[in-house]
Amino acid sequence: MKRVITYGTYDLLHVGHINLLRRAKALGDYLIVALSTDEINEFKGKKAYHSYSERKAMLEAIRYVDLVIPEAVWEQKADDIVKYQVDVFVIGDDWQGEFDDLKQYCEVVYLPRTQGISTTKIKQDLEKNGMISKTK
Ligand code: C2G
Repeated sequence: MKRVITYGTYDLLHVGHINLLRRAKALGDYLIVALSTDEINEFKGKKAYHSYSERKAMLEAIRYVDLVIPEAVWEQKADDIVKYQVDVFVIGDDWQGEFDDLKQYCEVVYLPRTQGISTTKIKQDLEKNGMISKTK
């Protein structure tokens, strides 16, 4: 049983997220997603539109996802890898090199991001088309 883990906010779920999760699952047999809590999002300078419980419910509905755990602090990754007996850590290549320190615990894979889509772009496009008032 090859176990894979990935981390993220997964706000305003879109095809870039799905492409990442599908490829992450293909690297093993069991995919854990460590989902950023609202607290860590503050630390990451992000404000999610959906609450943690809404983002968790959406991820749990995706066929590629086997388990969703909270990502509460940046430093928990090594503990998670040991605790969940993870074989592969995977994340988009916007993080290229950032998590190479985890190579002492497991395989580290950076996957190409899906071009042309992001949560930020969705918000900007909605604003541009006057579909939402200017977000602060
Ligand atoms: N992603 C992607 N293509 C996109 C957008 C996102 O492949 N067009 C990937 C990201 O690289 C990441 C995952 O989808 O692997 C989730 O994206 P975010 O929710 O933006 O995650 P991020 O804020 O990068 O959180 O501790 C690590 C952080 O929690 C990562």
